[in-house]
Amino acid sequence: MSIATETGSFAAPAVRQTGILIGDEWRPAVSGKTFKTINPATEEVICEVAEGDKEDVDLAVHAARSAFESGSWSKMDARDRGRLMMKLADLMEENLDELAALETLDNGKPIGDARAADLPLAIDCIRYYAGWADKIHGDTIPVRGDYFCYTRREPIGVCGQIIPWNFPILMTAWKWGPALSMGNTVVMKPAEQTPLTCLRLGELALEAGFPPGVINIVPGFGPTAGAAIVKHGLVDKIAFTGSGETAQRIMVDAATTLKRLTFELGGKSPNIVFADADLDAAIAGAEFGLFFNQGQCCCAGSRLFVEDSVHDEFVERVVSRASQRVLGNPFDSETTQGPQVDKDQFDKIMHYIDSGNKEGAECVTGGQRVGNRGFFIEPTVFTNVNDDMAIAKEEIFGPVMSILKFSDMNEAISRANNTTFGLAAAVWTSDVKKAHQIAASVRAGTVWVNCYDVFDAAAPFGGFKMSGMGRELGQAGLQNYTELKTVTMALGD
Ligand code: TXE
Repeated sequence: MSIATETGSFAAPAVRQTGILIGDEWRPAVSGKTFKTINPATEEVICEVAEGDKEDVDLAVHAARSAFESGSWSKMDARDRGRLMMKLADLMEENLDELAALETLDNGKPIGDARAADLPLAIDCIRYYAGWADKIHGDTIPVRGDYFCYTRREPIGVCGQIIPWNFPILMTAWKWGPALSMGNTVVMKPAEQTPLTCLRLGELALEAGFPPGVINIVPGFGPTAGAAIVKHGLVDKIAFTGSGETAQRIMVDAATTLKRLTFELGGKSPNIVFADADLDAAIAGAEFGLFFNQGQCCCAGSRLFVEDSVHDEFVERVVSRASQRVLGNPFDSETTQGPQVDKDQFDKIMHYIDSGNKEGAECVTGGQRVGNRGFFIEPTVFTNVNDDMAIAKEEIFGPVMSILKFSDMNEAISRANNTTFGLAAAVWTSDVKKAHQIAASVRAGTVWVNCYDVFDAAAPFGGFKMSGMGRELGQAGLQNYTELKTVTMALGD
């Protein structure tokens, strides 16, 4: 692994917005409190951000509720709603350099990734859902008797949206896209580690001309601002991406008001490599599928099953690729791996590396912190991993690859499914039958064949089992943002 030392080829942008967005006004917190957001590459404070709490959430929810009730958004011509969303996407594109740099500053991801992945995917998502605004409609239904029966798809109302820190701008787009397209209003809480790009998107939405109260943003912490959104009686739905433990807390907190819930949670995704695969592609895909975004991906291919006859060659080559990753200043365009997002995540990952060593797995590369400033961890590969070790069962959410050996397809399928998660899976093979058998047998919301981490706004994404509830993206993602109403009209006497 090399360390990029030159100063970045891209500059960190000025932070323009640190307030709470309620209606069309940026405000400080009612309490006057602020919290620090930290640059994970330097551990320096970037700025102070308004710390929203229950009172701020209440104001934001009332703004969203009255915008919803006024019909300024929900009853706007659907095509005009779509046009405003298109305008937001255009503004994101015009400000791509600034938004990508802000994401890198706050999250630590390499600027090359922010520019090539996060921003284009986020813009595409808003455009995709803008296109749906006037294309969702009900059915006419041939019921018995002299009646005319039809259905309408109506917005749910006020949607509370709580997102994590691993893809801040992309998660904002995944949440806003379908909600806004269907005429809902939103109260969003970005993650406390990475509020900056979401706040800047709020500014761009106002510039685009969104009516006041359609988008409200309350930065703050989970147990305070987040929980207040979940418990609020005037919020109709919660969309959450984050940890399973927090999702369980949200289910309990939302029970008294029976809110609609969608969850996109963690994973321990199996990535299965057969001996007949194109090994060059499989090795590149395994590296990308695990190390992309510093391993902080819900769908990371963190259980890498390799068929025994190619295991040793695979390990040698994947280790060589892992050790060539360039760690360092995320503003340097050569950097391929930045720091972990914060000290908590850093400590959690180091704990798992320690546990892998203690449980008898072999650490064949990496395993250490890099430098003493910033939360950098070496790309790490463990072999001799067995299914019962913590590193093979629990979500590490860091640059730690666990390689497991298998010898036949049925064994691979049953071990791949031996988990409480079910977010994603991949298979690498040149045998079409094997590919389809794996795709049909693995209990996961997404299966990639001979590729990894291929995302498109049109393709649904979400988890089986404890990896989530409901789907995001695609037409399927719209279902969670509408209520279905049946209208039956008597035609005879
Ligand atoms: O998650 P939390 P954390 C996994 C990953 C990671 C672990 C912990 O394994 O190491 O979760 O990360 C808000 N009511 N994923 O602690 O706590 C919180 O403020 C309402 C996988 O960051 O779930 C933030 O905005 N909201 C995941 C968001 O929930 C609450 C991405 C996520 O934080 C809340 C991130 C509460 N009581 C972590 N408590 C993925 N699926 O990609 C917290 N929050």
